[in-house]
Amino acid sequence: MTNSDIILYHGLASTCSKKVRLALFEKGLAFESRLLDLQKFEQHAPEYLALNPNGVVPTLVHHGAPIIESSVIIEYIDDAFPSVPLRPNDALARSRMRLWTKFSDDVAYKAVYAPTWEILSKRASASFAEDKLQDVLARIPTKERRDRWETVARNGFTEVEMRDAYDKMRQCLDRIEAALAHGPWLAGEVYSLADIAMIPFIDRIRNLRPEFMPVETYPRLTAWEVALRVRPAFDRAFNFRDDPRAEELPNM
Ligand SMILES: N[C@@H](CCC(=O)N[C@@H](CS)C(=O)NCC(=O)O)C(=O)O
Repeated sequence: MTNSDIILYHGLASTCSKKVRLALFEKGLAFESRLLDLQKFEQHAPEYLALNPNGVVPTLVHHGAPIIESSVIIEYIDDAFPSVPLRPNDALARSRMRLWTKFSDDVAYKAVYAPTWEILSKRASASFAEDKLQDVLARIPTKERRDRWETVARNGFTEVEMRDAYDKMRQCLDRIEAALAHGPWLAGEVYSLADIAMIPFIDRIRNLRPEFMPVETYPRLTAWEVALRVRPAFDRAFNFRDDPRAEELPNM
């Protein structure tokens, strides 16, 4: 069943898209899927830039209004569809939850993007001739993403950038292990947007650098991950199949 009041523009492998898919599936919300092929630069098409001027996924369109930025989108989903609440009620736990959604944007995202791009985006752009590369770059709306695509197409990320990513991975793992001393979930007693915002990045770190996360060092994190993976919404969001394009796009 789909619900065309809700349209999600997203990427199959995209961690930020997984955040939003997980929130939607936890709420049991049907939505119309528009998967974009990020390695074919569909996120820079003028029609898409009219919805998301940053030229990135995800974008949620609800009753025709676009909402961008994954952490903003998941709070919007919880505001607009309050049954099955995904935020704690008490103010302190809610502030903890918001620290995690902020941390997912400020640290966790930066922990994974360079190593991920080295695998997925490099493949798409490394063999471009100069004129083709210039053509692609000219359609990218922000300097930050133009620079990133140019880096990956030319020399790849530097050792310093990769080391910084690995430092941030360890910071994510350590912070989660410490937080889980106070509850089964990141914000405490209640499963919330904090867990939804962080699990895509932990899943990606496990894909990229499983040796960083031995169970002896991270027993609480490991148990938290298992508890998340057995939720039905997890499989639907991470192994997303509700779009024919899912078969042709890379996931990781
Ligand atoms: N802060 C944004 C980041 C979005 C983002 O970087 N999305 C990636 C996929 S995870 C993307 O669209 N990459 C394609 C590109 O940069 O061209 C959010 O949380 O929504």
